[in-house]
Amino acid sequence: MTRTWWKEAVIYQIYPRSFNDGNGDGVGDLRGIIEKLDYLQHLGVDVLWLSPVYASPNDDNGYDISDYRAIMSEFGSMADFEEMLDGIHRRGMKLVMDLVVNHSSDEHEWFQQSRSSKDNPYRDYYFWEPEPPNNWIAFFGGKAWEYDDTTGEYYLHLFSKKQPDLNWENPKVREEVYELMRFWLDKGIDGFRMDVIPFISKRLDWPDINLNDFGSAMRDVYANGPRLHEFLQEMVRETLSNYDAMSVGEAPGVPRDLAKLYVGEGRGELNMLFHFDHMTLDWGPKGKFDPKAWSLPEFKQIFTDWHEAMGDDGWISIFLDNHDFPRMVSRWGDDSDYRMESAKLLATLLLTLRGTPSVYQGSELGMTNVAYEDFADYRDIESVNAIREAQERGADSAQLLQILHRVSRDNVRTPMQWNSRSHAGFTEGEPWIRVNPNYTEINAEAAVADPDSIFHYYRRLLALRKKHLTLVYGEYEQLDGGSDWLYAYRRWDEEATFLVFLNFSGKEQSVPVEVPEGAQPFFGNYPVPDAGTLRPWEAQLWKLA
Ligand code: TEU
Ligand code: CA
Repeated sequence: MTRTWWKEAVIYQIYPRSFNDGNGDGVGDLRGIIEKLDYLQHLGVDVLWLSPVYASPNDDNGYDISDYRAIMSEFGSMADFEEMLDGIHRRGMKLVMDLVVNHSSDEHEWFQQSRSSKDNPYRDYYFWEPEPPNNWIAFFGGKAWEYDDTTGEYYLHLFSKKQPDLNWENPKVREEVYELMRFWLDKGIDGFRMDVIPFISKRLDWPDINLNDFGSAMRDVYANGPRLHEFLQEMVRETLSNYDAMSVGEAPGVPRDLAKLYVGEGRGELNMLFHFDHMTLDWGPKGKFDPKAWSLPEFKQIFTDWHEAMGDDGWISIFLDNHDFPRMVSRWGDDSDYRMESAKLLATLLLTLRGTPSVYQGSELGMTNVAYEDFADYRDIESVNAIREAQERGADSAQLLQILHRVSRDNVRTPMQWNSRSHAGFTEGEPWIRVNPNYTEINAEAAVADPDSIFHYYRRLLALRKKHLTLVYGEYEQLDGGSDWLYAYRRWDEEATFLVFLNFSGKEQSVPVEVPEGAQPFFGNYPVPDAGTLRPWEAQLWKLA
């Protein structure tokens, strides 16, 4: 397998609005990020991925862009951006920006022009139809075709109605995208995370979707369109191939058997992708607001299947949470009795699989979901729309709150918890979204001061991963025979063999897999490991040879 810097790197995702407020207006910003670069360097991550920082009316917190070449005024100026980029590079880290080009904001000049008349030169930058050609629904509720009375036609938006989908069939649109990518690459950024990139090529036969099977709608209709790979190859040829930059595609709707088309090494498309199989594991037939139970055997199988599907030709990025999904410790661990142990166990999983790990801000502190008791505390458009629709239906409020506590994207958008002072040290003003009340206990200052903290566990394991490339490139084999509490696997190459045992339960258990003679305890979340026994949420790494 070819060695590259982005396979060996660890990504850290910053959600700027919630990371650190530098000027006391209650909104995180670029100066706030600059203040924390030493913290990130100390943690030992390599690549900072910034959720969008471009000009935006913030219907979807920056995922609705009105000017791709300007910094959002709330976040600062281009000079701040350049200072931040320089500070990142001086510390030996890299910067990856979010590329959101499936759609723009409706306030972007292109859409303003496009909607103004049927013969405007920008008309074909978006999709306009005299009548909705299908039953598509938008991710944030309601129908995907919105009537616009200026010209009496409907435009397509797979997300909010303030996020009209760009028409990639139009070569001018593609050229605009490549130009803006070059604009940022020429400034010296190190790559892009590409938002819903599998959605950019539309099925122009406009088939209906099955409204009771959102998973197949994503896979067969919204994603993987007919010209997708042609577009990606063209994009890479025109932009990334001329720079030493990385790309990671957000890939909802991309199944394992299509993944190589995106990331196969000779394809000239993406370096890696974020698949969604584990993220949708607990979605019911109607999607995330229809949650169902998940099981450990299925969860593990997803990692094993993806490892096998990629083999030695293709790469993925491993993530257990991000700005769209619940906190990993609340979702896959135990955020009450064993928060510390289970957060460390999940860190072990995240950092010892084959794939580039992506750590979401605050997970290195074991930050948890939030449980707002008041609907008015929710900020995310997806939650706010879901609340409105549920109330219109006359849904039970208590039950609705329970679902939000479990699935709302605001769970991961509460301010970063820096210290135990007011507003968790995030801002000197009023935060735009309420702080999680557990900040007095869970915060960076306390974690950095405590050698046994989750923070230092990440830091040490990150350093070990750098040193032992077996943990990056090595083979992988699952060893637990489908146990419902144990996840056990082997990682190996010519240099070394590692065994990883993870107890996904709050009970002490005896391990059915033998630790071979001569194996040394290598790392773990309890002081001294006992071969053959795992304590509650214990993670053990053993090294052979
Ligand atoms: O997310 C795409 C996506 O598939 C999400 O809608 C996901 O299914 C949802 O967030 C689960 O609740 C990307 C961005 O990551 C997200 O923040 C944006 O809102 C979305 O695209 C639109 O740009
Ligand atoms: Ca601010």
